[in-house]
Amino acid sequence: MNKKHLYACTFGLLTLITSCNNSSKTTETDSSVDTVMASNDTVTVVGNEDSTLSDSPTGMRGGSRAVATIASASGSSVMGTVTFTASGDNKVKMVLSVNGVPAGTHGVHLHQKGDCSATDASSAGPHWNPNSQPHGKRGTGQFHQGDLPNLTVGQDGNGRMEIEVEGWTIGGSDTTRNIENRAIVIHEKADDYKSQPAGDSGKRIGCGVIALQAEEPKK
Ligand SMILES: [Cu+2]
Ligand SMILES: [Zn+2]
Repeated sequence: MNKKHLYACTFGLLTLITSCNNSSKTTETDSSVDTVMASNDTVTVVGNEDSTLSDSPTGMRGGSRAVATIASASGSSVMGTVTFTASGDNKVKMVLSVNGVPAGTHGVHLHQKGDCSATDASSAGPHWNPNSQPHGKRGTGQFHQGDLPNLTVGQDGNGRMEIEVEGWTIGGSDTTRNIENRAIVIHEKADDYKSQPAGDSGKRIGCGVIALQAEEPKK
């Protein structure tokens, strides 16, 4: 093998490695997005007959921000705030921050009605379930549109959850996706992700209504 040939080979190899790296990066990003909500998407695509909405250039519908102020229910001292921000095509980033929560694991869900007026928050109705699915674990098999992962709270009583949910919108006319005027509820106990209809998570100890928030003026 002469020197020229060796250089050519080395260069070829480097190009191969570089291009491999690039393509594997792209795949990683794509697949992580896809796996999260693949099953949910199948459900919503079937029910979505309004093509004008799907054809919107950005895929974003309605507003881009919503908030819920969580107040105590069932005699708890839970308080907190949840913000919802549109983060892409039918994707919403939710950031929940609560305090005064007993240490342990707690079920969190969106419930059907934006009504936290009852002292036990029963006014919020059942889990938000526009596609008539069984209760389950978001991202695995079948689950309610309102199902979310459990919240873990330490001895200080503070809990925080950050999640990007595929299949939700903030506002918009598709009621199978629009989270506006639903309630976000925190429960006394952990959601077991399988008991019907609500994961056996006990009393409702915190509740907040999801309301659209006006756009912040662009700077
Ligand atoms: Cu619930
Ligand atoms: Zn559920």
